[in-house]
Amino acid sequence: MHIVYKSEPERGRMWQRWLAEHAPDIQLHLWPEKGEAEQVEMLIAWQPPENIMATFPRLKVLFSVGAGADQFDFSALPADLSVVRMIEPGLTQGMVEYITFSVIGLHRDMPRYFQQQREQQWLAHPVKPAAQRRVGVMGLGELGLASLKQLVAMGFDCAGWSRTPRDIENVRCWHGDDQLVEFLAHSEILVCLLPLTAATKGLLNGELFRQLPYGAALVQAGRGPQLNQNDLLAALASGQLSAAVIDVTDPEPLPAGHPFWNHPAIWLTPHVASQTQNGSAIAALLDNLRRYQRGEPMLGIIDRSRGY
Ligand code: NDP
Ligand code: OXD
Repeated sequence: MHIVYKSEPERGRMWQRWLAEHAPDIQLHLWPEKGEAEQVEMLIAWQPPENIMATFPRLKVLFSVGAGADQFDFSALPADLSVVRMIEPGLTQGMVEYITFSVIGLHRDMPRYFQQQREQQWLAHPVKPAAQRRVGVMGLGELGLASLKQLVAMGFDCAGWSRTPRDIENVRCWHGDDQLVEFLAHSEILVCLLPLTAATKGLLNGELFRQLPYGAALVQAGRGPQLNQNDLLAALASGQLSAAVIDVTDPEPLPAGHPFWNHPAIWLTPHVASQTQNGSAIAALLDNLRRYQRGEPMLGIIDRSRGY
C-alpha cells in the first residue's frame, strides 16, 4: 500500500523507519516525494496540497495528523473521500493532563494567588473540597470522556454536555441546545472540548457566560473561533467569570498587545494542551490502516454531515 505523508518532516522520517520495521508492506513517501502518485491511496497531512485529486487520482483516505479535522476545506474534497482524524493514547493522555492541571489550578484559586504574589499580599481564602466543586465538560468524545474519568477519580462533582445523549458513570449528563442551560448552571468550572463546527463557532459568548454560576471559570482547549474574546473580557471585568485558561485562540498566535497577554485572570498557552505523540500515534495509525485493509471501519472517521 502506498501512502504519502505531508507534515512535520522529522516525524515523517521516524514514522517511515518505524513502518519499514513493523509493516514493510506499507510504503510511506515523504512529501514532496510522491512515489508513483497514481498508486497512492492515503494521504496523511495537516494541510493537503491543492488539487489533491489531480495529484493523487486514486486517493481513498485523508488522515489528519491531529485530533481535529476542521483545518480541512471540505468543500474542496470529493464527497467520497474518507476523512479520518487522529485518535491515539498519547494525545488523549496529554489532554487529560492539561485539563486536570487547569481544573485544579482554578479550583485552588491559583490565578488569584499568583496575582496576590505579584502584589506581595499574604491572604488566605477558604479552600473548598473537590466534592463541592461543580465541573462541567462540553464535549463527551475521546478527550472529554478521558478528562472526566480523571476528574471523577479526583472527587469533583462532574457534569457533561454533548450533542446526543450519553450515560457516564458518576457524571450528570445533558445534551442538545435545550439542555444547555441546566448544564451551565451546574458548571462552576466550564471546560470546552468541543470540535469546531457551524454550531460551536462563537458558542462561548456573553449569553452563555451569564448562565454560569457567578464567578465561574473557563478552560478553553477546543478551537479558537468558539470563543468570543470581547465577551470573555467583559465577563472577567464584571466578575461574572473569575478566571480563564485559554489554549486556543483566533488568530493563533495572538497579535502583540492583545489584552489576553497580560490579563491577570487569564492563563494563556500556545495551543499545547495536547500534541500527537509520534510513537503511540504511528502504532494507532497502523492499527487503522490494517482495519482499512481488512475492509473494517476505521476509527475516527469524520461524519461530514455533523462536521466532526
Ligand atoms: P470527538 O469527536 O471524539 O468528540 C466531540 C464531542 O463534542 C462529542 O461528544 C460530541 O457530541 C460533542 N459535540 C459536537 N458538537 C456538539 C454540539 N453542537 N453540541 C453539543 N455537543 C457537541 O472529539 P475529541 O474529543 O477527540 O476532540 C475534541 C476537540 O478537542 C477537537 O475537535 C479539537 O477541536 C480539540 N483539540 C484540541 C487540542 C489542543 O491542543 N488544544 C488537541 C486535540 C484536540 P456527541 O457525543 O453527541 O457526538
Ligand atoms: C489537534 C490539535 O487537533 O493539536 O491535534 O489541536
